[in-house]
Amino acid sequence: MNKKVILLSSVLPLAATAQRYNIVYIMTDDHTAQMMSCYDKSNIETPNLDRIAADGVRFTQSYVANSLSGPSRACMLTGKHSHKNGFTNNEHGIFDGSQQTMPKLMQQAGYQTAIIGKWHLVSLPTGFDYWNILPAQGDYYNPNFITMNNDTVREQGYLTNIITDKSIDWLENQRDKSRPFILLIHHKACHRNWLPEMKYLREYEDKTFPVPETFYDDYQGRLAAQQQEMHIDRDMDIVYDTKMFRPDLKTRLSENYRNMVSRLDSKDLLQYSWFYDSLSLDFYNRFPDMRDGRTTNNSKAVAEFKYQRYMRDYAKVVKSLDDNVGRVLDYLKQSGLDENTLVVYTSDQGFYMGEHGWFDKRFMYQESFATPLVMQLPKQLREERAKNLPNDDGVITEMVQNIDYAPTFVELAGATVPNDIQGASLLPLLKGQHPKNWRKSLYYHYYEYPAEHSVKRHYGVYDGRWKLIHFYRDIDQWELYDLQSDPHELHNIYGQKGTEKTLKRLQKELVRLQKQYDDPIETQLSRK
Ligand code: SGN
Ligand code: CA
Repeated sequence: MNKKVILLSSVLPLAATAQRYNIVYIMTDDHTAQMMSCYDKSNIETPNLDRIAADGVRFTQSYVANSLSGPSRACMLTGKHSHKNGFTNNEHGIFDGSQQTMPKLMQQAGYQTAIIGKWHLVSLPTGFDYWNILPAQGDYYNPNFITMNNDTVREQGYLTNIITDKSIDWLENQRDKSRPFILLIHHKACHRNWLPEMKYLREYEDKTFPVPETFYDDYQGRLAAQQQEMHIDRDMDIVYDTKMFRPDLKTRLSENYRNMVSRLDSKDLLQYSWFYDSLSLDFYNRFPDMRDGRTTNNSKAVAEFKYQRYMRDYAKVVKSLDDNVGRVLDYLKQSGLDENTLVVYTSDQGFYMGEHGWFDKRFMYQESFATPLVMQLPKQLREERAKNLPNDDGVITEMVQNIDYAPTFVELAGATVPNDIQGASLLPLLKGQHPKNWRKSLYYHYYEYPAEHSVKRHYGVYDGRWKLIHFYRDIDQWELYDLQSDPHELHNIYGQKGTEKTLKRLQKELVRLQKQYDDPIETQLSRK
């Protein structure tokens, strides 16, 4: 062997000599598996998102640690549960950017780091060589961006397209092409209030979406579910959410709606109003007694009308998203980057598409606890996986959580994963291994209460079949579900005869997880 080579490999850290993959991490907002055809074909087609899964892997047991935007982002950035990274809720938190984060660890390993799009952590990003973020939730139309000089700049166009333009521009023109990179593309789509791109205003208008089985749930035996304020019929704003505008009708959010729509250029505004005004006219003719989102009668008809409007607009927003993910995949292919790049697609949490009669998230029930997760693998990883799994269907069934992303990326960068990271690297699973000691249960903790949508604080454990949840603060309710016999979580069997052994086992597991993750639950319970 050549002396020079020996010398070089002995001084360079392992990271520099091993294969170093790039990472493109695409995270959307409130995009749920029910609206992604590689998970669920009952609603819409998402051909580009499905391409990622078809070329790679799809996780069927993918969950978040705290089903809310800021907290999820903080979990992803740190690899730690909310009580450890300090960002437990959107309302009072400021992310402490001086703490150890995945992008900082990537930088130390020689990676370029960039984030474009929704940030939602209040403090400005740290650990990124490049960032261009949305203020707070951002706007769909002609959105503002915050630049690295902390200037706010208004851009022209539809947000999902702009985030993608900026991302491709960074990949093509702005990065140092001699170094590996991680790019976080964080979309606002498909967050409330689901404002579509002009070219898709009429998309899905002929479609009637199936009303979920649990749409008329009566929440029997579930106190926290009874007391939420995220009900399509009761809480969804007829103007802001379903866009049924009437100049004289003031609702809780009608002023916000005016502000958002008024961001449109006059030509687009005309097109927008033309479309929604005719629907609104028809609606208020049918339901003239509409007051602040409710009618005095016909409630079922209005509820289902709102549901269809919600589904259609959400689907339109996903359509633009799917196109734009396709653009990124095409760019990676054309530039040859796909061979050496891991592409991750996920969301900050799942969402209710009418299940239990709801929109929004927050609960530890399946629809919002779960989050989509698909990955397109770089060539070498794909080959390694194929060797381990000759009949691979690309499906990974192990239980994973968003605290696992940080250690996965750090390990891929060839760096050592610090001991205080609480997630586990997904790399063995990507390679097609089934580690015997992989986690057998998940821990969840949600904190944002009292707050919008009124979902009580709760924590819980899920072992793939059984789920135990404790709602606390101004309530003290335990819930136990057997998802095998009750997949929609309608029957709280806590305290029922015959469940004693299971309950004991889950309680023990919950305490074990709280110890493992060092969640000072007693402090939480006593805090008012
Ligand atoms: C906003 C929305 C809520 C939503 C939260 C959190 N209201 O406050 O419906 O639950 O964001 O969402 S809105 O009137 O502003 O649309 S998160 O995904 O960012 O956590
Ligand atoms: Ca979200």
